[in-house]
Amino acid sequence: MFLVFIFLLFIIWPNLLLEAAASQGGHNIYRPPQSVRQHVFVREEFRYLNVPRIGSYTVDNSIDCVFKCLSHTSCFSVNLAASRGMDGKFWCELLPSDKYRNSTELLGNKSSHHFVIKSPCSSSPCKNEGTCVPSYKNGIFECLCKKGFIGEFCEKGFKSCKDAYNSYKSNASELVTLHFGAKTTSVLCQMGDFGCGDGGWTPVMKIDGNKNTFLFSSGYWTDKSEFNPSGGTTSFDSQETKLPTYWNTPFSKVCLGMKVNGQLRFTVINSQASSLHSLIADGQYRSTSLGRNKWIALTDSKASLQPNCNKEGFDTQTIHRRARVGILGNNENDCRTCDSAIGFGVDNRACGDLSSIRAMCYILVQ
Ligand SMILES: *[C@@H]1O[C@H](CO)[C@@H](O)[C@H](O)[C@H]1NC(C)=O
Ligand SMILES: *[C@@H]1O[C@H](CO)[C@@H](O)[C@H](O)[C@H]1NC(C)=O
Ligand SMILES: *[C@@H]1O[C@H](CO)[C@@H](O)[C@H](O)[C@H]1NC(C)=O
Ligand SMILES: [Ca+2]
Repeated sequence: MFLVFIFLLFIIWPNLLLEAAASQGGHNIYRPPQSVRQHVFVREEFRYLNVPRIGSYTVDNSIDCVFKCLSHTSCFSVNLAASRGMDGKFWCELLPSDKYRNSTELLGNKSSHHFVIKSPCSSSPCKNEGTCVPSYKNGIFECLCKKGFIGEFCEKGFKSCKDAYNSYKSNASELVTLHFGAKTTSVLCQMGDFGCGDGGWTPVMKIDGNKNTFLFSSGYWTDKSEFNPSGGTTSFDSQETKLPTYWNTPFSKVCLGMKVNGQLRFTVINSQASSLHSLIADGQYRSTSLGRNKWIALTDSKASLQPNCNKEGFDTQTIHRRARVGILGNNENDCRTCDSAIGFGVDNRACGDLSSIRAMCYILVQ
């Protein structure tokens, strides 16, 4: 009997109001006023939501239990005994959560029914200021995330420009806030094909071949400290930078760019790693196979690279010459006495070749 009563009083009438108000609004983002939302409960028969309770009572009927919940600001659902106890009363538990937030905790239970406020948005399931769009008909919801957040509940921040690209679906480069744990970094995401192929490219380093900041011996290649992070918010200019993306951003492609005499050229290395730091900091050689012509073409094609050796990759090292990312050349037909190199973080050239080319260089990953 009381169930029929609840159904009539609490479900049908306010629900009609809600549907009417929602359709008048012209769109489906609708927040019912407090007084209306509080009267919409759905019954889950023989279910028990197994979350810590915020109140426990004995009541005469289900209406009493529901009203206890309504008068408690952080109550979103209740568990109610399925049958009367020895004293003729029902136990009633007030809960601070609901089946939308803790769906795995809704358990079958012969001695309990569960009642939940019908609007799934009542418990604010969307994180990071995402907008909850309820569907009153079937009790589900969708989170519309604020810019910069993804995930079913908008619980995740972007970790890379690839995330941003996949979310925005736009080829327009733009400033994006990346989240690494509690730390955030603003970077200019290069979107689309500027020379390395489609997708979202995350900036990692910008290196000036006229300066000594990023010579081979610089601690920046092996540590996890940033350098001039604001350089990460500008495009292919002459500001140097090393960003937290150096040790945080996983990738399957590395985009290398050199600007020589105002002309910008790029090439891509297909290489998978959890971060650029993980490829470089340990000093272990990891080979690549671009071929000497692509390295030379990265400059103005006048780079000086002796014909032999051609050892290339990450932490390319021989007795005489070393490059963090690059290729070594020798006049003798071996790698013992290399005299030339092209690359990023070379012995005494932060970027370019070892003769006259001082390039402004860019490293991005995807
Ligand atoms: C309920 O969900 C929240 C996140 O929405 C989580 O923090 C909490 O641990 C969950 N509680 C239980 C009992 O599963
Ligand atoms: C049902 O819920 C009651 C109340 O929390 C609990 O004591 C009982 O163990 C549960 N029964 C089952 C089968 O989960
Ligand atoms: C970006 O541009 C490429 C062509 O370079 C195109 O194939 C792709 O669909 C574009 N992506 C978006 C999201 O507009
Ligand atoms: Ca030599």
